[in-house]
Amino acid sequence: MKDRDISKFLSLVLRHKPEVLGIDLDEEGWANVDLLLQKMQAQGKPLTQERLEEVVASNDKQRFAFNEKHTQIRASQGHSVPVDLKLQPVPPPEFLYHGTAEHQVASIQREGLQRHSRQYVHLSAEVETASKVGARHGKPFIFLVRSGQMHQNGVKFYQSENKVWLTYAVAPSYLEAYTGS
Ligand code: HQG
Repeated sequence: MKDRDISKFLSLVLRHKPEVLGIDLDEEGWANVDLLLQKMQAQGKPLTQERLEEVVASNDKQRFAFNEKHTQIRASQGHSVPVDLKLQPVPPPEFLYHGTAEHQVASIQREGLQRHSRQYVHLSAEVETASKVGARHGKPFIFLVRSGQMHQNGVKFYQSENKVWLTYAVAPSYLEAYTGS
């Protein structure tokens, strides 16, 4: 398997559908590495611990993390399965960005940003990242999020281990179209 295919498969299993591999995630989202490798072998996707280490270390967004002893692995964000990553609230920067597709703009302006199946709405500190995220869904459109104001009004923000900003929802009044600096 190519690194990208391994990463995609790990995202599926560690964020959304551990049952595809027949493994369990604990309440903090951790999977046992030995068991994961065994199950992958059994499914015709053989992977050594060394290769897994390489894929995790070289992953462009640092999507996965090991525990200290490297006996467990989890996704750092993006879950739809209910896990508690034990993230502590952190004050956000004044502004964050959310990339989406043009065809979703009217609905977002009406309802705000909703987390849908995921545990959180995902925001980024950089416009460029938001633009790439948006392009996954169609013609990209970027919203500026007045995160500082939200925080002042008591809304909590979290930052994943790989530095993605997370919050539960963003009301329309905190959003504006980002049209360049
Ligand atoms: C949209 C990737 C209509 C929202 C990225 C998005 C991210 C609405 C889509 C992470 C809406 C959900 C998450 C509303 C939100 N009406 N559309 N009211 N509220 N939406 O994939 O943020 O590469 O679940 O704009 O980098 O695109 O996988 O979320 O377009 O960090 O590691 O509903 O996934 O990380 O799509 O991406 P998603 P996302 P990875």
